[in-house]
Amino acid sequence: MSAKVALITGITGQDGSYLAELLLEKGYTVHGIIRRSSSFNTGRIDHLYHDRHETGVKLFLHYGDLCDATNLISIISSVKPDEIYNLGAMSHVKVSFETPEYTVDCDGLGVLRMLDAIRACGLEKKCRFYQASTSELYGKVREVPQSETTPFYPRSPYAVAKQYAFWILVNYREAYGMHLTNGILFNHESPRRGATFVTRKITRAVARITEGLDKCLYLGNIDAKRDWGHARDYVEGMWMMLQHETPDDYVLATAETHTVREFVERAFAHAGTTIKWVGETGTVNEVGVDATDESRVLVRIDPSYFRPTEVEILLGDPAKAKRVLGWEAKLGFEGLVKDMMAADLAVVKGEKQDHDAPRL
Ligand code: NDP
Ligand code: GDR
Repeated sequence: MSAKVALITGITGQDGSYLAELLLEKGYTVHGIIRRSSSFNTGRIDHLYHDRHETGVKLFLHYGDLCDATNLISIISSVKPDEIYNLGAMSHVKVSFETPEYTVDCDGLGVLRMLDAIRACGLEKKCRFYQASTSELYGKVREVPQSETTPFYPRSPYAVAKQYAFWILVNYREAYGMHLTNGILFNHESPRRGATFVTRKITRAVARITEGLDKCLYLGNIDAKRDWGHARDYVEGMWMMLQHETPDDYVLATAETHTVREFVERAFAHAGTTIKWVGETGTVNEVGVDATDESRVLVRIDPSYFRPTEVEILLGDPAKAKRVLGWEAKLGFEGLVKDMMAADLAVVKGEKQDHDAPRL
C-alpha cells in the first residue's frame, strides 16, 4: 500500500510542527499550507524541511490562506489528501476582540471553505478531516468538568467563530456522510508555544529574569484556571481520531486544573526562586516578590491584559477519548512546567534555538 498523504493547515504553528513530525515518522507524505510573510515564519518546521529538488522528500509546502477559497480548492485538488488536519487559525483569544471580523473569516468561514473544497474536488468519500475545536467553546462554564455533552457558551469572538466551525462540521458530517471529526482540545503548551500565550510568556520571562535580562513579568488575570497538557501528546490524539472508522467529537484534556498564579509559582521554583504574593489578592495592587528579598518585585498586574469577557475555569473530562481511542495525556502540569522552563533557560543561555523567535 502506498504511503498516506496528509494536508496540514497551520503547519507553521505549535501543533502543526509537532503533527508534521509525528506523521513523517509514521511514513506519511505531508503537505502543509503556509502564509506568505515578509519575514520567515517557518522556524518551527525548518528542521523537517528539505529542498524539493532533493530525493526522498516527504514534506511539501504550499502558499495559501484559509480566507482564499480558490487557493484551497487548487491545493486540495492537486494534493488529493487522505487526511486533512485543519489547525490554521487566528488562535489568540485576546487578539480576537481586536480583530473579530478577520477571526470569524479565518476560524469560522475558513472551515466551511475547507469542507466545500473537499466536496468540490470530489473527495468527500476518500478524505478524512480533523477540525481544531477548543475548550473555549465552554466559555462561561456551567458544568465542571466539561465533557462532549457539556453545553457551549462562548465568551470571545474567537470562541464564537470556533462554535460556528464546530457545528458546520457536524452538519456536513450528517448531511453528506463525510468523515469529519472535532477534537475539543483543552489548552496544550510546549517550548514551541507562541510567546504571547500565558504559559510561554511566563517561562520566557522567568528565564530572562533569572539570567538578569529582565526585571519584572506583567500579567493580567492570574486567577484564571486552565487544564494544561503538552502539545506533543495532543497531536497524537488528533491522529488517533482520524484512524477510527467512525467520525465523532472528542475532548482531549489532562483532567487537572491550575491557576495562572500556580504556573508562575512553579516556573519560578524551577529557576530556584520562591514567589510570595503581597497586597490585595486579585487586584492591580497585588505583586509577586522574591520571598528571600521582598524588595525585588518580580510579578505585577497590568489590566491591559484583562479580557472584556473571561473564561474563569476549564477542566476537561477526557474519559471518552480514553475509552474509544485509548488516548491519555502522558505529561501533566508539573512535567509541562519543567519541560518549558528547561527549554527557555537553555534559549536564554544561548544553548538552544528559540523556535518562536523571528530570524534574520
Ligand atoms: P498557533 O497560533 O501556534 O498556529 C496557528 C497556525 O495557523 C499558524 O501556522 C498560522 O500561520 C496559521 N494561520 C493563521 N491564520 C491563517 C490563515 N488565515 N490561513 C492559513 N493559516 C493561518 O496555534 P496552535 O498550534 O496552538 O493551535 C492549532 C489550532 O488548534 C488552532 O486552530 C487553535 O485555535 C486550536 N486550538 C489550540 C489549542 C492550544 O491550546 N494550543 C487548544 C484548542 C484549540 P503563521 O505561522 O503564518 O501565523
Ligand atoms: P487561552 O490561552 O485564552 O486559554 O487560549 P492564554 O494562554 O492566552 O490565556 C490563558 C489564561 O491566562 C490569562 N492571562 C493571560 N493570558 C495571556 N495571553 N497573557 C497574559 O499576560 C495573561 N495574564 C493572564 C488569560 O486571561 C486566560 O485566562 C488558548 C489558545 O491556544 C486558544 O487558541 C485555545 O483554543 C485555548 O487555549 C484552549
